Amino acid sequence: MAVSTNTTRRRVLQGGLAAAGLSALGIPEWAFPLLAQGETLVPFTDLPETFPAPAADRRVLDIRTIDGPFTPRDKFFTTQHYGHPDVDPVAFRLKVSGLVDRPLSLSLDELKKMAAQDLVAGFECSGNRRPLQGLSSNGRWTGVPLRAVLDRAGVKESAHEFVFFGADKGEEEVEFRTQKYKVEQQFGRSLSREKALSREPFLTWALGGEPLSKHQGAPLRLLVPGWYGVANVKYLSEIHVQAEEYLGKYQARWYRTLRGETINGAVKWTERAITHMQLKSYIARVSQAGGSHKVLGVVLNDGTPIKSVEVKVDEGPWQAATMDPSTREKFGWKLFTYTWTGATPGEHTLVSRVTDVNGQVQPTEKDLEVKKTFLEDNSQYPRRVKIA
Ligand SMILES: Nc1nc2c(c(=O)[nH]1)N[C@H]1C(S)=C(S)[C@@H](COP(=O)(O)O)O[C@H]1N2
Ligand SMILES: [Mo]
Repeated sequence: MAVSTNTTRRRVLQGGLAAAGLSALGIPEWAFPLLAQGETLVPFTDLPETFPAPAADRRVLDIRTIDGPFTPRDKFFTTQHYGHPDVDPVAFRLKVSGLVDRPLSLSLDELKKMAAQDLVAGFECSGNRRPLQGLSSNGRWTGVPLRAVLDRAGVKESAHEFVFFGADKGEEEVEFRTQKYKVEQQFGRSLSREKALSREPFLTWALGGEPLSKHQGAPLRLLVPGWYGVANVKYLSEIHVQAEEYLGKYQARWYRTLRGETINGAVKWTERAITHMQLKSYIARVSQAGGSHKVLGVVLNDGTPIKSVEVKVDEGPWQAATMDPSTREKFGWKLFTYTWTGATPGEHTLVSRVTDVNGQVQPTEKDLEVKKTFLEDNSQYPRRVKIA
């Protein structure tokens, strides 16, 4: 977009947001979406009074700025538990240890000499939820399949658990019965043998053709396509292969969902680990051009092909939305659009729902009442907009 038109559009948008009573927010520069000439953004009225100012090492994607398949590098959401560690990419070695025939210590150059591939993958933090929905993004990553590195190390028969440690660490209080112990822990996540040796997990050093930034896990990270963000260990420094289960804090405790499930006819309160993404869609932006309104939204799931996305306006019928043909990659997010005609002035509710080829339908908020903890909120989100 040409710089000269920037200011004009921004002024138009500021006007629009002011009309919605959002001008008092002191919305930062990044909050202003890119719009085509003659297109204006329709304000959401369900946004909070104030945006929580993210900490320096966090970034929330303003979903109203989504206008193409890939999230720009400097907008890609970011979150983590121990801040951004400094890792010298020259001194860096990826260690592979434990139940392998040949323990490895690989430099970034050695990794890059393996057959590099590109992978389109989008993901959301398992804590991503209404009203911001800003903890999701989509990227083109360059790297090598994890399997290539594991084959080089030679995985032993006795190996069952693959632990991925980041270079980031912090002091943690580990509770054991009546005792509490303060110990230093590295961020760690694990995969089963079956998942680790499948063709999907990927080690990446570049996003959008450029070396990973600190935000996205420089110099190397793991990606588990189709899984929630927490599986994608940033600042990856060690892969330790072992026989027994890994029970680190971010594996065994902080990433769990407590849900009521009917098992043998009775409700059992079950805790399950956060793994693959649950089928989800959300409306990201609504804009007006000419006589009609364009609704744009995002679909995320575990890679199961999508059958349909529908949009409902107020109490009207579900209407088919159109999948964006530029977002067809199995593990990338999918964008959809819906043309809303005949919108009348005033407040309206817009909601989307996605169905996959297995007939699974995105749940409503009511359907998810049996889910107690806030992670994995993939419920349909009725968004409120105001037509001038
Ligand atoms: N080393 C490390 N990797 C991590 C984390 C972390 O705290 N440390 N947080 C995880 C979580 S919870 C999410 S949602 C994603 C966020 O990835 P992003 O910052 O690239 O969006 O990183 C994951 N990888
Ligand atoms: Mo997360």
